[in-house]
Amino acid sequence: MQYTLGFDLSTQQLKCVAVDENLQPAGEASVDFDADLPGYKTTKGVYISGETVCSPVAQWLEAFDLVLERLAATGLDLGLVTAISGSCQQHGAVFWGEDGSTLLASLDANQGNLVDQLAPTAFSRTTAPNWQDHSTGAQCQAMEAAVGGPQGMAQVTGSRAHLRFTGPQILKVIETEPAAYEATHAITLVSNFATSLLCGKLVPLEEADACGMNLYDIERREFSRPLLQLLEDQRTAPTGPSLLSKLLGEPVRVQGPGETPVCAGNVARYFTDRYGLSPSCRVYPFTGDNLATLCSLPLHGGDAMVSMGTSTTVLLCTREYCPSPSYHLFRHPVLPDHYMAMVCYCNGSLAREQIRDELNATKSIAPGDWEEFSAAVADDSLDTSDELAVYFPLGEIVPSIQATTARVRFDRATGQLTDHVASFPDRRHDAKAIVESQALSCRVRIAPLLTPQPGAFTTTVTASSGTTVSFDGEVRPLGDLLDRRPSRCFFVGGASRNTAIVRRFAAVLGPTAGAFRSENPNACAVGGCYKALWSWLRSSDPQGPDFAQFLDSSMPAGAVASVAGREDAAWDHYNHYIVALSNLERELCA
Ligand code: XUL
Repeated sequence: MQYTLGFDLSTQQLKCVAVDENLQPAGEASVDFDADLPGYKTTKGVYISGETVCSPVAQWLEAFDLVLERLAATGLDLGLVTAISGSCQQHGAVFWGEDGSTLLASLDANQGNLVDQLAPTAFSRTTAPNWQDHSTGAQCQAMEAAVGGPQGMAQVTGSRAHLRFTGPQILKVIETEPAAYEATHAITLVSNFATSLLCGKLVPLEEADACGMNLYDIERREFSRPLLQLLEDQRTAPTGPSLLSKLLGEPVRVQGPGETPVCAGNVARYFTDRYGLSPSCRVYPFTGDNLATLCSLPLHGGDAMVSMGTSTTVLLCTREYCPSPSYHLFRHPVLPDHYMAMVCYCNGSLAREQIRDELNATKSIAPGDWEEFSAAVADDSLDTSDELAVYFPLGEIVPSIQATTARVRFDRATGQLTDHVASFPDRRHDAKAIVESQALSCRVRIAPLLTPQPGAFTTTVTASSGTTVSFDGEVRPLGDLLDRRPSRCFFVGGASRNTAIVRRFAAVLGPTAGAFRSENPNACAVGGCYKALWSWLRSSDPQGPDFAQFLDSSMPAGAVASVAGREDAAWDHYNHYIVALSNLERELCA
């Protein structure tokens, strides 16, 4: 047997899972930061001080030793591990001091653990900004202003400027901690921090995760010179290396067809001496957690993953670089010439649960019971064909809007709103309407990212050629939303266990090759494992299958379950809602 390891360094814990060569789980260990490392006094893994949210770097060092100790204690023979990769929270940054690289290279299993050898002097800052930080409003504004506003920033870097993104975070350090910044010799994301630790040397950024910085020019595949310069210009007394040098040069690119996946290095001596890992064990670049999640399932271009948690996140694998200020684009971590789009919503399960309990209350059913809600969602004879409603108990990201609820009726022929109503005939309508409108919102936002297939789909919508729709300020011909559909949709996360919700979502999204469900609580870590295993296999067979083909043929049976097939009539039924949704959002955002 041989194994690969996938780490997941997230906000609250460090996990490590092992899979065997058949992709079957072979072992698992984790470290919960608050519970297992109470000395750092973090809350859910972070320190919060007003708008600033950060994590102690030393805690991560301790966690790496502890998780490997725990994994070895399960009896897994770490000497049989051939390859390692992993997943990390996105956007965070570790600031290394002058000695960082030497200390990494001289790690010695006989000289104490990682925290003893690195924490005292390897870093120029003891904490790393966390993705929940929202203290960089001024920096975001300055950076967007330099590249043509939100649209310009999204065009270059794949996202408008975001408070949590690493560029604004670095700019804040330049402005508010100049001494620490000048003492910094390297800046790593959390992903190449982890890769560097395991390799015992500083390694460059991984390209897909580098797209979460607001610094990387995605189309040119190099750091944006104007953005680097903007940050450089804010240094008041530059003494240390340039920003590009601190970032360890340009990121490591995803290899092209026929090229060997880039290996970051072999695992450092410290880990072979201490945990019995083999000196020939290879470390492949860690990536960001959302990107790793994409790697946990066989997504090809045109396939989508809908994560149904407290919030809803849609990840789409696409060949189209079609940036917008309202979502994120990253380069794909393993498929050349592909991107990952990420659309994030605040309102997901919580909003559905509110409607469920309101419905249950009208029928004297206990709160928390899904039966009545699910029956309404699944009920094709429940006529909601001219009803549309949005339910945002929390302010929403897309559309960008304060908390609100709105119910309307519309003319199916034109999409014009005919009536604003306080309630529908009964609460069952709300159950169906919330799932329909959540799915419609996803549908209209991923459509521009899908490859058009003119004439491929039949629709009963008879729009005049001038009909346009507008979402998030972007106006498009309605026709652009009627000639593209996702290929497969994978549903993951808590609510994906509810078949009625998944089927209704799929009916609206209209995947041409069906809808699937997958339950994997370790998706990020497993995505890291699969990336490592595929990279390792591919390095001895450069002409072998690409990553998605590899997973198609290697995923263990039962890892994904089919929940719905292609449903053309249902998809077309929801074509009639698109103009109405555009009208409703326009009104609400006005
Ligand atoms: C993505 C983001 C979060 C973190 C969580 O942009 O900020 O999903 O990656 O770890």
